[in-house]
Amino acid sequence: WLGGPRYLTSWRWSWESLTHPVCLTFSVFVSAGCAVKDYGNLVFEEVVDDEPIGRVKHVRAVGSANQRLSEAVHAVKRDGHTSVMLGGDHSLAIGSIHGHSAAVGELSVIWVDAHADINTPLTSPTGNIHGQSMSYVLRELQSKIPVLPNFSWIRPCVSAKDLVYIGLRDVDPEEHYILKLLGVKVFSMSEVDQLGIARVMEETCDYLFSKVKKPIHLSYDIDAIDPSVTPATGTPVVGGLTYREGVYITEQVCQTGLLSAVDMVEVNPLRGQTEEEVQSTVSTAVDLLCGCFGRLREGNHPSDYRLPEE
Ligand code: B3U
Ligand code: MN
Ligand code: MN
Repeated sequence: WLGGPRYLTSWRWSWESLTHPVCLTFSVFVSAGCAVKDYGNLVFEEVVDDEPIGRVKHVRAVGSANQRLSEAVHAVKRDGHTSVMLGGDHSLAIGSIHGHSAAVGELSVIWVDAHADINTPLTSPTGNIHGQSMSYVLRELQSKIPVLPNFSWIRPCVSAKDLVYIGLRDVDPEEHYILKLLGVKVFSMSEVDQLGIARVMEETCDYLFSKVKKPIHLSYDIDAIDPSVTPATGTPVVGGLTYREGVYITEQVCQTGLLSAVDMVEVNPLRGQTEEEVQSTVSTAVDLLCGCFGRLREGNHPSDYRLPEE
């Protein structure tokens, strides 16, 4: 169902329980006629004595893992593919965005999430780096980021004006302050309710592409979708996007023709209470990825298809 040849390339984080969605994703893509190149798992070694720095946990492990991921995504982009990074938690967006930008330059980032993940190491209430990812790559926040072990390789590479959030509904006061201070474009669930997802996507594209059309980095946290649909995730938040709104976002991003890298993160089968919960979460993640690569709900057919004659 893909118009022309597209190249899908995957990076998956080392996480055995993700074998299932990974296989599903690949088989669905291959059967859709999509060229898939699996770049394999990144396997990270244990970091001993990874003591918290201030409140921030697993600093050295997350720093070095992201450095390797950045190099990996850079290589995928150098090979000319669209990068698909299957996580793992959302701290992986640091390396994914960094490597993407290192290869192609300026990016537009569309961050679909219940959370803004823009705490700095000093504002974070939890110390979880998955709640801080954007702060490390945003140019405007660099003076607020303390020196951390294994983080010195990071070059901030995204400007606040090139970032759009969709689906927010659990934002810390400090994060809200940062978003307002930097004038970041946010479509929280209130705007989704008010405008509808079609207007939200129209405004997202108008906003991002008003001047130059930059390659899109889509960072999709599965917890953006309502937990009634995708419960197998670390920090579910009620009141999320419907399945249809979630898929619509991917269809519209695909339509721009600018999608250059996708993160699909926080899919965690270990957090499902039942097999159905895991299935529903995983199959939604696969459907979102299919939307990114051209599957339409109206149907698709190969461009060279001809009706059979007698
Ligand atoms: N804002 C909180 C909570 C959070 C962010 N992202 C997730 N949870 N998944 C934090 O930890 O920074
Ligand atoms: Mn997130
Ligand atoms: Mn989230």
